[in-house]
Amino acid sequence: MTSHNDTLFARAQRTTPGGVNSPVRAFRSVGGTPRFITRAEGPYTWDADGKRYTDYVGSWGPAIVGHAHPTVIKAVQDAAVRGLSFGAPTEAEIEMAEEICKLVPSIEQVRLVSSGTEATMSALRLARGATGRDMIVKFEGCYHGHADSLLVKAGSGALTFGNPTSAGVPADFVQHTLVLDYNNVAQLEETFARVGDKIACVIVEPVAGNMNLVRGTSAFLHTMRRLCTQYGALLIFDEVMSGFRVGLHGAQALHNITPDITALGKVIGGGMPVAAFGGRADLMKHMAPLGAVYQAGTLSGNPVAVAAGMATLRLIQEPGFYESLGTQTRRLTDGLTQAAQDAGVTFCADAVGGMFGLYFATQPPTSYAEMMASDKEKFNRFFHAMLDQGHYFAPAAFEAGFVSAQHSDAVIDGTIAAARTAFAALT
Ligand code: KE4
Repeated sequence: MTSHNDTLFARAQRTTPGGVNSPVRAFRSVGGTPRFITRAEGPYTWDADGKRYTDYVGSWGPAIVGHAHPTVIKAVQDAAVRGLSFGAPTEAEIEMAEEICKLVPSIEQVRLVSSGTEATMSALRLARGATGRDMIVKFEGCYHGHADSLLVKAGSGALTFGNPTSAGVPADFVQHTLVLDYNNVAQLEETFARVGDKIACVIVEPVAGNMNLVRGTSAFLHTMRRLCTQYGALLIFDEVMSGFRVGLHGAQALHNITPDITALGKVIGGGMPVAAFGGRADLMKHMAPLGAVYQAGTLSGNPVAVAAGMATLRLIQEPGFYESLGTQTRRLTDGLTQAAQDAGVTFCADAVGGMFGLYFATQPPTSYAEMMASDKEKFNRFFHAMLDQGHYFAPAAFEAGFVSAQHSDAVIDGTIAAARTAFAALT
């Protein structure tokens, strides 16, 4: 019988490139037909055939309290009936800004935007505007959204100037983007010694989640902080994924590092389009209308989206929220590791707060190159074996996974039991 997912995918491709509105959703990395989701609740999603999945994508991070949480849904409904968007300031935006400043002490002032891409793109522009410098440093394997100067892979040559990873990005748009190796302290030191006084900012995922989960080492992140301060460059922590996901105060609190600018997204929208960038007040005063760095957005701070975000931010502050989320995430990764070991499959996993990485490798990767050496083909077979049994992991080997507060012991143990079958089929 033809799956409704197949029918919908064929239909979608007639009007939308690849049939999706974001490339990773197309299953091209794992093969097969993407599942068209019709509804979601708690830890579950349902596809167009009515099949239920235990969901470990969670909309790529936002669904931290579980899908369709009644409190969040009610907040959205209550906001929506008062009108969807005004293009004028609202008290709700003040409350969101105050909550973010309370929860992320490095942020003294914050600007709300509608996507993580907007947040990082604006943070870069702020760093360049505030320092008067053009050069930026990013790291291989980190993804910061699709702003032109960030769609860059490591180039050749001593200074590793970047090459565009996407067509349509002129080479001179990325000539100021240096791409270094994640967790490579010596290279960071050497680069700053060479061009530190030309660097406007370093942007990093302090816990990387876009080459699968790779932890930034304390030495790497603290060296970055020290060098930025020494050379007058700004440190941007891209916490669009790690913010409120690895802990209530983000990865910066885990490492006790104060970045100059932080980008946020995902969880702060609770599934609706809210993202943000913020930092020291003396930096943020460069933003229009106060200063000369321009940034704007029709739906920035949208009251309905902010209502979803605020309801989510209140729920994650409930006592024990992160202790429980971390325990459940570890239950999953420990259980999968034991199941793989029992089946004799080379596999390991890691977890930081409510995000996790699964690796068909002997140990968790510490760099992009190590991640690329993991067994992608084994992951793809595992992915489909789990999908067939109703457990939905990220449809790409180089993506992190996410657990919600609604993933109970029974839910997690059901996934582990299915994994025993999936791992057995891999040997
Ligand atoms: P958005 O523009 O997709 O809201 O955020 C871009 C972004 C920025 N920074 C980090 C650390 C991110 O993880 C992201 C987006 N993450 C991907 C997941 N790999 C979103 C999923 C997708 O592209 O469809």
